[in-house]
Amino acid sequence: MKILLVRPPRIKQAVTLSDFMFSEPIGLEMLYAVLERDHQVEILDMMCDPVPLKEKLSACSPRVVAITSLCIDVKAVIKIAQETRAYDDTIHIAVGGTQALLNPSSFFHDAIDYIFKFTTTQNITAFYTHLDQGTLEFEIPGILDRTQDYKGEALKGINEYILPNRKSTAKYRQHYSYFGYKPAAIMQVSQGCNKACMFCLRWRIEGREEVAFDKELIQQDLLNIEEDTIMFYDNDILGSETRIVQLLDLIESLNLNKNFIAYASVEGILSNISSLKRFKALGLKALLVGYETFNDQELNYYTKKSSTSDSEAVAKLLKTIGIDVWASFMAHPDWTKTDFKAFRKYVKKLSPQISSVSPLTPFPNLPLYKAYKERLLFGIDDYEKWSFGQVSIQPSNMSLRQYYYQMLVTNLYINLSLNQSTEMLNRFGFKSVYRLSMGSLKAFGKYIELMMRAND
Ligand code: B12
Repeated sequence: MKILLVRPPRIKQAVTLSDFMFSEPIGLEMLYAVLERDHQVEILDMMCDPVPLKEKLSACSPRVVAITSLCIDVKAVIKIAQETRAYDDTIHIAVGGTQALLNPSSFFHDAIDYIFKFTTTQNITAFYTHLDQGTLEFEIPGILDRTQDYKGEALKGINEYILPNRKSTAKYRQHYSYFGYKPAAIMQVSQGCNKACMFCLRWRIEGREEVAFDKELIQQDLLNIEEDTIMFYDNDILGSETRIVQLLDLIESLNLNKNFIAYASVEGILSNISSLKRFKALGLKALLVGYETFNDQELNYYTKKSSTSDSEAVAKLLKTIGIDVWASFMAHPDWTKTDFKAFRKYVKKLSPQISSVSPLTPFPNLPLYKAYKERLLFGIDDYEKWSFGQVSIQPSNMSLRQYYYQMLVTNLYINLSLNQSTEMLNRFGFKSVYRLSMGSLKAFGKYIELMMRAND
């Protein structure tokens, strides 16, 4: 059977630092790895491939089009499904990915036949076997079926980390990057997060139980990556001493000579300083750290397990060891002008190499959603607005326009005066820094537009 796996085009709405992160569609590479055993599979990455969909459909003649999704992609996914349906209404259309897991009903649409709430080797294999054999009435855990009114077994489940086939995106790989590092690959060595911070979706996606992947799988994954840079997107690479020691032992034993980037929590960093130093010696270049805010009460409210003085200690430590920090912060909707000022002062104190501040965004699956439901500025189905780039909660201490103005001033201050471009210039080269600053300018333009549109 011929199967076309599709990632929708980039959504322009998103204006955060993610403009500088553009990773491989690793979920589709996993599907590819399972399906290639029995089928002819191809990946179309519309984020970097300008080929018109119709042209691709005609060249590939697929029997199944399988589309991946994030929240902001809903409309784009439905458009791809509709175009496919219009091109040939016998093609089976399936959707999976983060949005299908968090909110499958957003894909209850005539043009979408199957929704994968979660994906495992077992359910993908069973699904395609049924399609192949024409036994279309089935009930497979995790799959919702339109012909049965999407009543399929909507069990809770977790996506399986399957060894991805990196070669499946060979023709696109030179585009994939993480900040200045290009090309860069991404991978994970564990899943789940027991910290369950109130604002974070990761524990909703991966579960609260932290599970380390099989050593053989990690080893094979590391060996399959040809790029010089690997980004580990585990929730907290230093979150467990056992896991980080095992990973570092493996990197050492494989004699890998690569740049590494990872997400780490303040708590994890402070608990594993010797592993951090060892990781640095093995190639760790930068950590993405969620400092979140300048205010301890807010950290408590977000159920973050660290304090602002912990963040300060981490900032100092990382500077001493020589690891770049890409910090993320959240602006609370109740901030006053004085809070924004105090926040800017605090970021200056921490002085990360790169920082991004996004407005607090209470995704529908989070406890925060209930707390702010009455103050939301857009609905659950304004999918494209759920990008961390827009103010989603009505500010309480100033008008929306004034709030956007504060966001703009803060972003300008952070990006133009604090982000240390000279240091980055040395490390990443002129082209990368130029791309980063152009990205920032685009973000400012977006804020100005949003500010002008906001009512006083
Ligand atoms: C890598 C990553 C990216 C990559 C690309 C991701 C992609 N899928 O294309 C980049 C850097 C481009 C990116 C961008 C953004 N991201 Co992002 N990203 C991530 C990250 C770190 C990992 C996602 C991932 O690859 N997971 C691992 C893979 C294996 O999981 P998966 O895709 O779900 O695939 C599995 C199954 O779902 C299945 N599958 C996938 N697709 C399909 C399709 C079919 C048909 C089937 C059957 C199965 C199937 O296969 C896999 C097997 O297990 C997550 C955090 C996290 N851990 O979830 C945030 C995350 C997904 N991103 C998020 C956001 C908000 C964004 C941005 C909007 C940020 C921004 N403001 O710019 C942009 C949107 C870009 C756009 N669409 O234009 C949010 C999602 C919110 C939501 N509800 O959707 C997350 C959860 C982070 C967060 N802070 O909350 N992101």
